[in-house]
Amino acid sequence: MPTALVTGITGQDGSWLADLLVERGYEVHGIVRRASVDNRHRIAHLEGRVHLHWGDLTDADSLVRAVRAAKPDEVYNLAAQSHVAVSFELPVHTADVVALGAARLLEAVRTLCPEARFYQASTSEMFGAAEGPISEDTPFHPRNPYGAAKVYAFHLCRMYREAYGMHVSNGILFNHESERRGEAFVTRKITRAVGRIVAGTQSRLALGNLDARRDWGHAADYVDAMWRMLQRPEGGDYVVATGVSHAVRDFCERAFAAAGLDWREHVDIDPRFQRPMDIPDLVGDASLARETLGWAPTIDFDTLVGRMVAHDIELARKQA
Ligand code: NAP
Ligand code: F7E
Repeated sequence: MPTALVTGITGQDGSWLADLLVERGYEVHGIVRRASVDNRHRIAHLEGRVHLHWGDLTDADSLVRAVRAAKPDEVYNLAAQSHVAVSFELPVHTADVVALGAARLLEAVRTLCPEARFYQASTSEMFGAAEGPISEDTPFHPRNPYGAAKVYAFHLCRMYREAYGMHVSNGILFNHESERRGEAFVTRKITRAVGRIVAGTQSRLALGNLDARRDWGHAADYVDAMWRMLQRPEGGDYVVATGVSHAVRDFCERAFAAAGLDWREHVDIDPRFQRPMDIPDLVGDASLARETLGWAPTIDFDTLVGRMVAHDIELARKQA
């Protein structure tokens, strides 16, 4: 039975990846950070089927202990302060977790189990305002502290691959969402609002830049791409995306329409949700992942929006 260690297992992707690994017969270990509220709701259904270790990417000793206890064949580094707007407010903390956290984990793995295969959660945010479909050859030019920290982690991973011969891969994932998406990200913020408006517990929704365009896929598809990278004979860097972008405005329109509502009657523009600098459009070219990993998305934009809206209407009704 192969063993995997997942940082960020309580997050959106960590929970989908844990589902996939358990289903594929892995012994799954996860690192969970201490919080004063329940931060395990996304993996509650896996209780007893995953091994959890206290840890934090800012605490090297805790990572060493978790790696030593898990003895992993595969390590997935998904933990991050992953909110772009928050990274403008907390640039040092973001760098500590995202950039130095990757360095701490890579060192723990290099020291204790250098044969383990390592996945790093890289991001389309590293490219900044690059134009056209973005591939692995597009230069990085991040436009926020989160993206800059991810660029450091990306290069460190490449260096560990080249300098130490470790099996390290960067998945350069474009936006991916789901019914488990954090509620501060724009898609889930919209679908939660639609659900509550239907349930009669909310009437207005405040948003920032409606013109921004993102290449949105479903997280369940994207964690499968992560796993496929670690099954290759060698590590590599891969863009994972659908190849189609939509504006935030389009997402709003479809999400409200899916509930029989007109978004223009409910949405307000609030400068509090605008960023010091945004990225106008991000669209990825996942040809390499398709050709090398045999990966392609299975859930399209309309299905993604429909699933999130249906889930959040149900949730809001229960909560009401
Ligand atoms: P997420 O839902 O925000 O989850 C982040 C996870 O990291 C959570 O489990 C969180 O724990 C944990 N975490 C945060 N700070 C930590 C720390 N100091 N030590 C240990 N754990 C910590 O993010 P996601 O959407 O699942 O994304 C997963 C990874 O992919 C992240 O690295 C993100 O930057 C990257 N990424 C995401 C996307 C996307 O569209 N979703 C695209 C490209 C790359 P708590 O549950 O306790 O908060
Ligand atoms: O914003 C605009 C906002 O916060 C998307 C993370 O997973 O994907 C995510 O980063 C767009 C931006 O995601 C609101 O300005 C408008 O243009 O959902 P988001 P993100 O910043 O693209 C990348 C790939 C990651 O790696 C990150 O970890 O929507 N927008 N109004 C808004 N965004 C938010 N959050 N809230 C609003 O009210």
